[in-house]
Amino acid sequence: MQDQYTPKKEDLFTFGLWTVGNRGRDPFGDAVRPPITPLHIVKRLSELGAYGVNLHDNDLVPFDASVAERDKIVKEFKTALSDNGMKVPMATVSLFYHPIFRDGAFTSNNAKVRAFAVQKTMRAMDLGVELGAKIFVLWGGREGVETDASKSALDALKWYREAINFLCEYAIDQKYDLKFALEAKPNEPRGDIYLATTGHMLAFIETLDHPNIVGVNPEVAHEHMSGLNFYHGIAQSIDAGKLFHIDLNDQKPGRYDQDLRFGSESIKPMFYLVKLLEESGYKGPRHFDAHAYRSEDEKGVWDFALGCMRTYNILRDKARQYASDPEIQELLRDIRAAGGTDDYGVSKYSKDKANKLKTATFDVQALSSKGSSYERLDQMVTELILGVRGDSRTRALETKAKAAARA
Ligand code: GLT
Ligand code: MN
Ligand code: MN
Repeated sequence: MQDQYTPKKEDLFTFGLWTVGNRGRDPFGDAVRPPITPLHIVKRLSELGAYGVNLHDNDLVPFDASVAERDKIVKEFKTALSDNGMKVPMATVSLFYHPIFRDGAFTSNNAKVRAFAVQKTMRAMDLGVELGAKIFVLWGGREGVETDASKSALDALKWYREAINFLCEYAIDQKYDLKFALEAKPNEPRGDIYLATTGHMLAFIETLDHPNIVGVNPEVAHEHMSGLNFYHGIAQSIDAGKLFHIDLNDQKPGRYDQDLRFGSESIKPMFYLVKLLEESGYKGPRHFDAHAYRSEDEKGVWDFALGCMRTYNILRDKARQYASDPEIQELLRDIRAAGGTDDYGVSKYSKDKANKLKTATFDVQALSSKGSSYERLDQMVTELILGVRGDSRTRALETKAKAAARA
């Protein structure tokens, strides 16, 4: 079926090889789907309208591959990319799968493991750059503890910082056009993971030697796991100039990291998210870090992938409707007008303003008594998202136009 929501290359949708390639393994059950090769993933995603794929080093090149094997795999993969008009905008490194990282990678108590993690990351950066990636994601899934007796959190943060500083220097030394995007998660697979949220990451970045080339890669599920408002986290990332990449998916609160199809649970929060991304001029890829339900076979995997992209496009269309809905916009104008202007100049301090403000009198009673009309506003947004409002507005406008034509 082709319609206005059918994904197109210019929508900049990307998927990790590990996402559609997810075989449905969980801590209690084995794989339910046979592997899908990276070459087949590239072909099918391209047919569905995706812009590109992202990968960990070991999604493509096995952990123990020889240099010759690596080069052969990379060559074939590059051919598949160009045959299918697909890009690799982001690359990352697996610092969590192999048992060597059981006590962490950059934050392992073992200095040799920390060095190995840095070596593995440099090689993954080389691979990413060779494939054209401009963003390098670092998700420290094993950078944490089950017991804080095992290491000092201060040491761990110091090692974490040193590793990222080292990698930034490496990128600069190699003249790589590559920026880092740090991805937070509060827990799972470790009991507690360091730098648990996007907010923690933003603060940590400012302590690095090269904060200018380090930003964030927030993931919907990871913030929702902590009960946080993802839209607010993204706004803060944009405000800080640090939204380098984004992991779109969905998540029910209070559960393990579900990585559900985008918009399958949190329609309203995802509406505000898409609206924000589109209206703020975010130029990066719309990356889906999600996977199909374990109940699915390969057909279900492609249904899942298409669903992620269609829902994004539908919500983008809803954001446009919101911006052009006369009644919603009128109410928003009224709300802003009722807010008045900054008569006291609190947007910028001066001694004079401070003195005036200290002696000013406010009509506290009047300011406290007025309602905000947010109930009416929210119901209009709810009806718009549910598809009722769009229709009725169109009908009203048509009726008006017909009446005008008759007159
Ligand atoms: C892993 C994790 C994701 C990260 C990926 C990048 S791997 O699937 O759950 O959230 O983004 O390392
Ligand atoms: Mn996740
Ligand atoms: Mn992710």
